[in-house]
Amino acid sequence: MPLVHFFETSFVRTTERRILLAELHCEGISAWGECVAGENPFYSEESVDTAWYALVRYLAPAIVGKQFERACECVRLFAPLRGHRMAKAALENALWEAEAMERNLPLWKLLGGTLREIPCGVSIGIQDSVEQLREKVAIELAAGYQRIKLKVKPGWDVAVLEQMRRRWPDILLSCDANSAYTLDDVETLKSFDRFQLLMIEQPLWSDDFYFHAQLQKQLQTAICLDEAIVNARVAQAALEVGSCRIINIKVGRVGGFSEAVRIHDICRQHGIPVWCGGMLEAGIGRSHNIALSTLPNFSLPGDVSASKRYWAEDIIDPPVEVSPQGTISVPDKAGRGFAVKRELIEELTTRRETVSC
Ligand code: OSB
Ligand code: MG
Repeated sequence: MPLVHFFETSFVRTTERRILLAELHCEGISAWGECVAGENPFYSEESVDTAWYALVRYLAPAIVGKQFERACECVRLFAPLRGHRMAKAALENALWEAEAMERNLPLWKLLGGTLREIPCGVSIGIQDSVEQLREKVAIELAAGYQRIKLKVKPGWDVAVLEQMRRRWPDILLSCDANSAYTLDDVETLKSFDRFQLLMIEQPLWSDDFYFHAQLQKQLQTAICLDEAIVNARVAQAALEVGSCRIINIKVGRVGGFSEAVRIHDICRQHGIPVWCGGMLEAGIGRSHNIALSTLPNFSLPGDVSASKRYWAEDIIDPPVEVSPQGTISVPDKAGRGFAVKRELIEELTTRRETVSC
């Protein structure tokens, strides 16, 4: 699926997505999961191709033909496979959908959600010029989004933040470095303090939380970890050593809804707010992000935004829409709450594999 506009992080410019979907057939119920792995293993070790391999060769065979009381029971069956969390999440999340359908409950309720409106922010990629970025920010603010997050990297940081702050002194503004800095850049990172950012996301190495704790001590601005928080145990360790004051939860990055809820709960016990991150999802992943964002400690605007920011036509009906107040209303229907456009998915499908018993 081509993106309506390219999306550039400190590590790659994406112009189109190859999206891996899992459809689960479960006693007459059809449930879906979206694997959020990128086209290349740049955000994490996983890619669409490694996820395909993990799903077809190990994960689907581990659950096909089995009986489940609860969706979370698959976690134990997936455990022998190290890593491959985005692949695991695609199937686990589909199982949660199936469980919600079977119990005739909205997915968000099954997850323990309470919020009926979720606050939305946007993530704006690196642009070809500061002028282009200014136009994008103006459009998203006019649309009502409550928080603007800018992608940064060495060379696209201080001067850019400076100009955005000069134009919009009071908006909720944050930045995301996707691991583009090292401890040699401490002075640059400290200089971000004058921009009054809500947070600086994952400034250092993607697998680190120890050196982030050293950095956090030297910054006024809150650090938010994304890439580094791969499971609840790491989240707990990061909070115990003071690596960050905010956590971004991505259900794919942590291996599925069970682990995402666990991280949410740990953060809540520590008084640490969380928000839901995004991975340029199509509608299935997007609707799962909405469901997760209803849990009570999702108190900051997330990166869950309208379908039309990314897609000319999304694969769900209706598409995700955002109110002029920058919120998404959570659907009341059973399951994900958005219908899947099966014909469109069929048209877009280039590869398919069925695993049955
Ligand atoms: O770090 O949050 C990130 C997109 C791809 C990979 C990593 C990230 C992102 C985003 C986009 O920031 C968020 C979205 O889906 O809108
Ligand atoms: Mg991030």
